[in-house]
Amino acid sequence: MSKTTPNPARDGSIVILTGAGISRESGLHTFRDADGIWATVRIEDVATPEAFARDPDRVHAFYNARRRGLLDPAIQPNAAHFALARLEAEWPGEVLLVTQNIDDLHGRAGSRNLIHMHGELLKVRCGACEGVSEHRADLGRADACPDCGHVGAMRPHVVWFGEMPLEMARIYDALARCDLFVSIGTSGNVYPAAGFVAEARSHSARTLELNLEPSVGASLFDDARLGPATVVVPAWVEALLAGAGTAA
Ligand code: BV8
Repeated sequence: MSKTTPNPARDGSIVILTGAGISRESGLHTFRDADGIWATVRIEDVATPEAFARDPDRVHAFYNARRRGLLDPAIQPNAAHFALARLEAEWPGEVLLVTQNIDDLHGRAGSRNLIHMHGELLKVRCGACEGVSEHRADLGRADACPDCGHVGAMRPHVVWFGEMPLEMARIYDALARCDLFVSIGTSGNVYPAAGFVAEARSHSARTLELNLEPSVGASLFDDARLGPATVVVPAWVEALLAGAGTAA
C-alpha cells in the first residue's frame, strides 16, 4: 500500500475537501485565479454580513448572477465530480465529502454523504425565522419567506466572511476518525477549511493533495498529484478502488 492509501481493514474512512478548482472544468470560475471572481469584485463589497447590511441590492445582484450562471444547461458535473460519487458508492469505508463550493455539482453527480460548509447557491434563508428553502429564481428585498411570510429579510443561504461555516462539529469529528484526508481544487487560503489538513494530521491521518498547482498548505501533505481535476481525480479513484480489491 502506498503511504496515502487508506486501509479499509482499519477504519478506512476518507474525508475529502473540495474547493472551486474541482468545478473549474465545468465552466465555473474559481476565486483567486487570474480570471477568478475576486479579480472583478471585492469580498468586502459582496461576501460579508456588513456588505449585505450596507447594500443588500448589490449583494443580491452578485448572487443572482452566479445563480443564473449555475443554472445554465451548459454547466454540468465533470469527471472529477462523478469520480468522487463513485468512490462514495464503492469504497468499503465511509467517504465524507466536505465542499467549500456553493454550486450543486457534487449532488448532481451523485454524492450523498456531502456537507456544503459554505452553504448553497440554490438555497435561501430567512433572516426572521432562519428557515432555509430551495430557490432557483432571482432573490430580492421584496421576496417573502415561504415559511413565515416575513418580507424583506431573505438572504442567500451562503456563509460569508466573518460567519461560522456549517456543520463544523460533524466535520471535526470525521477529521479525528479518518484514515485519509484528501484536498482537491482549493488554494488553502480560507479558514477554517484551510486548517483541516493540520487537524487530520494531528490525528495521524495520511494526507493527499490533488490540485492544479501546490496550495498554500502544500508542505503539510504527505503526497500530491498535480494536474487538472478531471485527470488526477478519476485516476486516483481508479487506483484506490483497484487497490481496495486486494487490501489485506
Ligand atoms: C470565520 C461563500 C469566524 C461565499 C466563502 C477577519 C474577520 C473574520 C474572519 C476572518 C478575518 N480574517 C480572516 C478571517 C478568516 C476568514 C478567512 O479565512 N479569510 C481569508 C481570506 C484569510 N474566514 C472566515 O471568515 C470564515 N468564517 O472565520 O468565522 C467565526 C468564529 C466564531 C463565530 C463566528 C465566526 C468563513 C469563510 C467562508 C467565506 N465564504 N464562500 C461565496 O462563495 O460567494 S469562501 C470562498 O473561498 C469560497 O467558498 C471558496 O470556495 C473559498 C476557498 O477558495 P477556493 O475554493 O480554494 O478557491 P480559490 O480560487 O482560492 O482556489 C482554487 C484552487 O483550484 C487553486 O489552488 C487552483 O490552482 C485550483 N484549480 C484551478 N483550476 C483547477 C484547479 N484544480 C484542479 N483542476 C482545475 N482545473
